[in-house]
Order: sequence, then structure tokens, then C-alpha cells
Amino acid sequence: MRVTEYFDIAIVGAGFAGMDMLRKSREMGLSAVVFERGKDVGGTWYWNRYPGARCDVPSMEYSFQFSDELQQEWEWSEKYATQPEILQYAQYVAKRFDLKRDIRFDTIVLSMHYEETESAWLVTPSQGPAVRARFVVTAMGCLSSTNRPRFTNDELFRGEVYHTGEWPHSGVDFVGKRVAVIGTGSSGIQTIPMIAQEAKHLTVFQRTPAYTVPAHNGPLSPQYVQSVKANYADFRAKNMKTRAAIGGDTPTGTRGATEVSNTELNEILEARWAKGGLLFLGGFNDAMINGASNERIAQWVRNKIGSIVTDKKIAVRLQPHTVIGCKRLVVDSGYYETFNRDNVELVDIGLTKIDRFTKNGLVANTKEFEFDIIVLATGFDAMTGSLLRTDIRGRGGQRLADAWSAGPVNYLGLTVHGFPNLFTITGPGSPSVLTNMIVSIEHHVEWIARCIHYIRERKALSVEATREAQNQWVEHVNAIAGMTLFPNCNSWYLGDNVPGKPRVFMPLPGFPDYVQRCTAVESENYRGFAFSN
Ligand code: N01
Repeated sequence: MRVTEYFDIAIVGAGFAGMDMLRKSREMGLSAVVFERGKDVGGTWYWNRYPGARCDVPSMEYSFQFSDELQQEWEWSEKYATQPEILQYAQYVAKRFDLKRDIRFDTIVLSMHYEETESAWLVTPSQGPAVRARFVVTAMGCLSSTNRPRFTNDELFRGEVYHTGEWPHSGVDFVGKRVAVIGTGSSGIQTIPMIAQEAKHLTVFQRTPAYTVPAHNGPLSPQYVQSVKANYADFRAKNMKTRAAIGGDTPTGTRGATEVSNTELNEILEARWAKGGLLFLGGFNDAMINGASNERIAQWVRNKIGSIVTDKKIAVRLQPHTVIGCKRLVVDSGYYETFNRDNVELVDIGLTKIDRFTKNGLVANTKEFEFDIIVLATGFDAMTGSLLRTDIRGRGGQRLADAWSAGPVNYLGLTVHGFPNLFTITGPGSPSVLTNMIVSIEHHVEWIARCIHYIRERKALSVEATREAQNQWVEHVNAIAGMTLFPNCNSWYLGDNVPGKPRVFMPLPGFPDYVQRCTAVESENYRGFAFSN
């Protein structure tokens, strides 16, 4: 293939990870190109435009910290930012740092093949010329390949069908419509209260009830914003010391949930519920490692659901009986209250599944329902989906899909044996989705940048994780996951939501320990990596 363009770095994706990697590459004086399948920057916030979409990490934390000027000048309006506001932020960053001139939009990377003779990657996009790059960095997002389950006869339905993760930019008019939402994860739970306000009738198809805690969203007070901005560096540093790199001002409890009386348990959980958000589970120090503690918290939440939902039979069906936090905890605005509305109906499909689609709707539990619009809130082929949908081949033509056929294996969640000069931002095997993603992204970008600098200083042509280091890392990730309750349910963390996907716990719990390990590897001259000249 004739290649006319050469870059130091090719970056795949122009969400926050790709944007930051581009900015950093330029700062290092490297030539870089970014390929982005959307028509604009923003990644997940470009695609997930469903009504109610917002971030479950507080706005003051969910932003870049590489530039103090940037974090001082940007103004968030609410405690939890909406999707439009986060997208505006992404566009603002792109403009401020003049990023778009190196981004090729509307362009999917079809393949990336490592050429051993060149010690470089041949990157073939869906349009425009193929390029050669010394390094490739995947910034494809952990939740960017939608999971669109096939239902029997789904081609027959004559109404409109939308997936929350590929929402039309023109918006969807629900007024006066009969609407179905299939799926009750974060996306479904965020959008259900919004759709219920517009639709004539909303039917929620629930396979497994989820635990959700209130956001208690609202405008940010100028005093609070001022206090954070006055000490932004300290605020960030405190957050980065927590397990999820979120909420350094709300320390985790020092006791286990089985060590306290009922009254204390109630007080602690009531206070966390009143505060709202993901830190609800941090009231105790053992929620995700002690089954008995977890069950006490779970029962408290079940009681809470019972106190919000007025129809007791519906309340019971909304009460999960799985480990709380095992699937990602959801943060909502008025979800349980929505089931008190007359125009909202809950249908359990847990045991029977959806039988089939029809031209006017669908059949579930042998009953036919008619709809104008069906919303699929059925999630994503998480963490590995986008990587494995791309034809990535390393040394000897080895396909990443083959190397990962039994589940993802890598070193530090950043590099894969057999795939030199390839870096995966927030890859499986790193804390990624268990953290504030922007913090994890910036950590990876800085680490990758220093690694590339080291390679260039050494005048090496390539860097590659050794098989031994990779094996040890995989063991480490499995050992940490095995100490937690995370493997005790069916979740997208484990790939359970995608038929045929190997069952492997993909993210690594514990941000501070992970950072320390990455730093140690670096300070020992990149222990576990082989360099070639
Ligand atoms: O996807 P999910 P999501 N038939 O996989 C059901 C992030 N996020 O898009 O639980 C019927 O969680 C499935 O049922 P079950 C966040 O990290 C963040 O909601 O597998 N139902 C489940 O109820 C989140 O965790 C925000 O039994 C089917 C639902 O669909 C992640 O994205 C907002 C089905 C899918 O839930 C994914 O969330 C939104 C089928 N064949 C998302 N297949 C923020 O707040 C699946 N389901 C930042």
C-alpha cells in the first residue's frame, strides 16, 4: 500500500482521551493525527444525547486538570453536568487548544497493522489515505460500542427504534406517544423519568432491577465553586487519593457495615442518601468486600425503595436482590418516583425475556404491547468492544481478537505483549470505569508521554510488554478482583451482557495503588518492557 503520510503518533478517538493525547503529543513536539468516527469531538458525550443524560461524577471533578487556566475559566452550572454542557466543554477545550486541525472526523479506523520492518503501524481509515505512525494510541472509550441485542422479528416493527448510545442529533419527540424502554441500567434509569413526562404512556421492560441512589442535583453555589477554584490543586490531589479518584472531601467510613448498630447504620446511610451520588457505598469500608455488610446496605436500600414507590407490588419488583455495587451503582433524578405516575407501567422480563417484536410493538410474557417508539437502553460491549471491532494486528500478523479470545490480557492495562508501540488509554486491566474517567485518562496520557520520551531518549524504535510481565499483571488483576464482591453478579464489567463474550472482570479496582505500580515500573526503567533498536 502506498503511504504518503507519516506521523509520530496516530490516535484513535477524539473524546476526552484522544483530545488530551493530541494536546500532549504537540507539547512534546511530536507529529500526531487523530481519527474520529463522529462529526465532532466529545466521544461518549457526542453520542449519548438521550433525554436525561448527565454525568454521575460531580462537575467540579469531571474536567481536565492539566491546565489551571482552563479549570479556572470554565464554569459548570450544576452539581452534575448535563450531556449538552459536557459536550460544550469538550468543544471549548478543542477550540482553546486548537485541536481540530489534527482531527479527521467522520472517519473510522478500519485496521491497524504493525509492520516489523518499519517498526511502525500502518493505519487504514474508512476515508482518506492510510498513514504510517511509530506509535498508536487507542482512545476509543470504554463504553462506545453499543450492545444492540437482536430480538426475534425485530425487523417487523414499523415504529421508531433508538439506542440511547446512538441518539439522533435532532432529538426525539415523545409527546403523546406510546413508548417502550428496554433496559434499566444507568442510561435507562436516567431517561425513563424524562420520557415519562412527555409520553402518553411509557412501558419499562426490566430484566434485572438495578440499585440507584438519588443525585439531588441542583445549581452549583458560587461560594462552593469559588472555594474549589481557590484550591483546585489540593482538591484534585485529595480526589486522586481515593479508590475511585472521586470525592476526596467525603472520606470513606472507617468501620464495616456489620460492626454498627441498626441505629448507626440507618444514620450513616440516611446521611449518604441525603447527600446523594456514587459515594453512597463509601459509608462503610467493606461494602464491596464483605457479603454480610453488603447485604445490610442492600436491605436498607430495598426498604428505601419500598418507602418511595406507593404501589407495594411494584416496589417489590423494583427491589434488587443482587449484591449492591456489583453492577455499577446508578445515580438518578426521580427514578423510583416515576413509577408512581399513572402513565408508567413496569413489565418484568427477567425470566421469560421478550418473546418477539411485531409490526406494532412487541410480545413479552405472551402479552402483546403496541408502541410508537421503542428505546433500547441495552448498554455497551464494554471495554474491549471498540478495540476488537477494529482489525488490529501486531507482530507476525497476530490479531488482537485472537490474543484476547479468552478475555483481555495486557500489562498495566496500557500495553499488550506482541503489539509493540501500541498504548490503550483506560484499557482493561486498569482502573478506568471504576474511577472518574478524566482522572484516569490524564494519568494514562502523562504515563504514555513519558514512556515515549524515554524510548526516544534511548533511541529505541519500539517498546513491548514482555510475556512474563503481562502474565503477572493478569494474575494481579484477577487476584484483586477476586478479593471483592464484583464477580458475584452478571455485569458488563464481566462481559456478561454480551452473548459469547468471555467472562473476565475487566477493570482493576483501586486507583492509588495502580498509580503507584505504574510509577514504580517507570522508575525501574520500565520494568517488564523490552525495547528494540
Ligand atoms: O447499560 P447497562 P447502560 N433484553 O449495561 C438490559 C455508563 N453510563 O447504558 O441487567 C432485555 O448498565 C440490562 O439487563 P440486565 C455507566 O458506567 C454512565 O445503562 O443485563 N434487557 C440492563 O438493564 C453504566 O454502568 C452514565 O439483566 C436487556 C440494561 O439493558 C454504563 O454506562 C449514564 C437486554 C443495560 O444496562 C452502561 O449503562 C449512562 C436484552 N437482550 C451510562 N440486554 C452516567 O451517569 C441488556 N438488557 C455517567
